[in-house]
Amino acid sequence: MGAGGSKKIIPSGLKHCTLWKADRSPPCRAVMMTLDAMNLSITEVDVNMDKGEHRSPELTILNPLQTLPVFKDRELVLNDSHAISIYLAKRYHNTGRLLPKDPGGNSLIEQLLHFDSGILYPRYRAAANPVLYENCNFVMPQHVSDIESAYCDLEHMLVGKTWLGGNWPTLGDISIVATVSTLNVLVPIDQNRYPRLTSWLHRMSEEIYYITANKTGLGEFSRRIGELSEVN
Ligand SMILES: N[C@@H](CCC(=O)N[C@@H](CS)C(=O)NCC(=O)O)C(=O)O
Repeated sequence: MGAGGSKKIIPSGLKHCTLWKADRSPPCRAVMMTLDAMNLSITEVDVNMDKGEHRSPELTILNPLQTLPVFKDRELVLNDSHAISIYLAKRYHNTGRLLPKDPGGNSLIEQLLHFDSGILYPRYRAAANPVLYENCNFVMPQHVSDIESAYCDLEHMLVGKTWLGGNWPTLGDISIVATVSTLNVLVPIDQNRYPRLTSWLHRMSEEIYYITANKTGLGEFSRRIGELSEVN
């Protein structure tokens, strides 16, 4: 995936599209990786969540939920990373590689996005928010056990598979790796208990878009968690 070999691929610029994002946020990184995997370049605006900029009047008009990412393509505004990635695939990268066109293959990837949205991400938020915003310097035991149980699900989902959704990484792998790589900072993945998940995360971390669009924000998140633990 990504830019193959030594040939430099110039990204296609979509000047009419804007992404408001914060690098430390997993769903923002999922969209950023999706863009890089599709070799698309759009206007990106950094929003400082610590200063509450995501709750500014301008962004609240665009996204009443006051969350990031927010994406705009002319009159269309989307505020969920999964919906944004599906839109980008259907509108600007209709090759079927990241999101299959056949109904069955497509549903398998959407199922993975629902797993991220409905199971993984809420567990990330429940574990991270007390550390990020409530002066807590550890992940609470109940949250650790919910995250371990999600790791167990993923370990089962990876039986006999290299990637979660097909013969190569798809939007499902991309969304899930944004969340799992961040969960791994909060509750390190035990490679003895979760060998398939550990190998999958390692394979994903070698994808070019992971390096260009996930690594920096993940590092920022890790440093921030580290700093908070030192202060508390
Ligand atoms: N389901 C949404 C989740 C978006 C979300 O909750 N983003 C977090 C950042 S990681 C946020 O903006 N939180 C608002 C806050 O912390 O005040 C998506 O996938 O885009």
